[in-house]
Amino acid sequence: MPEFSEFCDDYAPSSDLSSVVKRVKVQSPIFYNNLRGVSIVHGHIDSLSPKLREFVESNVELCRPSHVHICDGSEAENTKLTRLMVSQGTLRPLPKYKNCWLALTNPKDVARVESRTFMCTRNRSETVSKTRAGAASKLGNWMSLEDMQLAIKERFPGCMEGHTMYVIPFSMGPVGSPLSKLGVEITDSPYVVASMRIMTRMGSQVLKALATNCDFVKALHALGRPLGKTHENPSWPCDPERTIIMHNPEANEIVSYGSGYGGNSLLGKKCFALRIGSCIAKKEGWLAEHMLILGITNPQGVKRYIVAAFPSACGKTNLAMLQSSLPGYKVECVGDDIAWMKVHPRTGKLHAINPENGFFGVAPGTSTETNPNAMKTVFSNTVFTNVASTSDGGVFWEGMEKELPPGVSITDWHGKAWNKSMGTTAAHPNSRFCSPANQCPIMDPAWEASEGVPIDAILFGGRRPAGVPLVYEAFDWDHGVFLGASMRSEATAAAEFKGKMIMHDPFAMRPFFGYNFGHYLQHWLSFKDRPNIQLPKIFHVNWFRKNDQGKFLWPGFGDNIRVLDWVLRRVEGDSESAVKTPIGYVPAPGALNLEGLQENIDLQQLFHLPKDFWTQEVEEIGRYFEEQVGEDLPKPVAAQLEALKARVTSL
Ligand code: SAT
Ligand code: MN
Repeated sequence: MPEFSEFCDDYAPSSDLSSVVKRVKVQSPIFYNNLRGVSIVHGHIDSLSPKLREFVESNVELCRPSHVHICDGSEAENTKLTRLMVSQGTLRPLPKYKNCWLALTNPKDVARVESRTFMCTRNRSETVSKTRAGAASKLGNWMSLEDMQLAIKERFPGCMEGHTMYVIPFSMGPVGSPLSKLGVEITDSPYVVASMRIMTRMGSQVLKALATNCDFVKALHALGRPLGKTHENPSWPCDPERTIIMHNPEANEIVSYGSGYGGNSLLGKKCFALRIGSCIAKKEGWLAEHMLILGITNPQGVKRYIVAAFPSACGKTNLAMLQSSLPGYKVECVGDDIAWMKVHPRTGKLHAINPENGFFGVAPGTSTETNPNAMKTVFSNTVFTNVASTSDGGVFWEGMEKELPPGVSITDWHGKAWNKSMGTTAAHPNSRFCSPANQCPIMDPAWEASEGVPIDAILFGGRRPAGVPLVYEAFDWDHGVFLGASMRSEATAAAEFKGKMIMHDPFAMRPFFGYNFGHYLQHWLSFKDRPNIQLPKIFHVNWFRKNDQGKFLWPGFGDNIRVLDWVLRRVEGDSESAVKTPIGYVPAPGALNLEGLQENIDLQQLFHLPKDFWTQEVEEIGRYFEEQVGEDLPKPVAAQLEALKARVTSL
């Protein structure tokens, strides 16, 4: 046995799950290969550090699986699991492509379930702000630690009986980077294993790293197969009525039950990298954000990196893989969903890493026209979920009409024959591709750089059909933080919401805050006071403004480079290119490069600031802050609102 105590001086038996289960005592060498008669079918229990071993043992005791499989992330393991899933009906082969698979979920398990997602802390005030009496918090659901234990007790005992428990060691960020963090997810879903292998660095290298680093986030996931209940859909077990996703930031622990879908079950993504991540970041003085990261090289050869926060399903992946319509510009992708940013001790700049290793992108709307680089990424080594399939062994979704070979027939995401006249969509609006990042032809050479990439600009944005101009720039850091705080966007299919209501989504983090939003704002503001800091400039963008006829005023996609070009010129200090308005700086007449655009752009409408709209917007933001943040709203943010209110009177 290796001597782990040499490395792991913080090792102590955890108080979390072991309070609901009796700790298993290691007694004899035979036990190392056998947990209470549960056979280890893959991997070696005695290769685990004591803390990890205890995590596995206590969950074996709780969930009572028949087998334990410690994942090594190898090709052979993946092939075996894929075969298993095909035999169980969870995956179907897509012979048109190389190593691509289709999963069709239970129709009740198709998106993140925000109403059943909780942060669990001692005091409610750690999680949610002091909301106005009676107002429900829309910025996070709180649960006590006692209720969390109760919820576990009600769901987990014996929940893996007859099934295999997989132990997934994973790293968020390149293994060994000072910005990365380790995690271990326990799950009974081979689909989760296959997806985590794409979305994170997973397997033996991480197990090795875990042997010398005791610090890991513990994630427990079970599909939920209520005992004695027969499943309507055995190829996609889940327990939608009792689904729950809980986070305990004090213990760095995530527990998820009842859903096999994306953000509910791939626990490295939203649960770890954003919710638990933002808590760790606050403690350690950095930022964990719902942001894409991209690099842009201009025609003069100057390269800069930017990050952008848009809510789920608002085009982060498209922007991250942008193919420039302006000659001479090159965009390269670092990440499409999450950025971890730390102040670099030498440069004083925020340096960002993408903690993920793959893309879990929305399929519908992705096409050669909207995102050619995604189309070059997703047709090998990909797990598709809830897209439609074609009679030639391929996939189809809304937006792929032009790529469909003649004569092929379509089967929709329910597995039923489909044609357009039926009035339904072939693919679920939140259907996804899960693809390795390194297949993207424009991955940035520094995308796995251990020290991250230096950030020069932060973009906030959302879907705003009315009132909000294409782009504007914050006056300073505090104003920029206010822009993030007051973000709003039309609802998308990424969660359970229906309809097209405009929702507040501060920093695009509304479903992902790990702690009190007032404290989060304070944390953002505090970066201004760091010694030698070189803060990025902050902008707000809106590709989605429409005219009175409901037509988009801006072509978007590849033409968004024109906005990035202006942003970069502002970063370089080009003062001629902007004019001041009551809401921020906008491009001066002629400053936005529209050369070569096919259509006529109505710049007048695109940048118009209607007084009644902005008066209402200010009122609505004020109402929201009062209701949702209350006393926790930092004074500088309240002052920004007052200043905006005064400025819009002059519109
Ligand atoms: O379902 S996920 O949370 O993984 C994707 C998203 O909402 O952005
Ligand atoms: Mn996202």
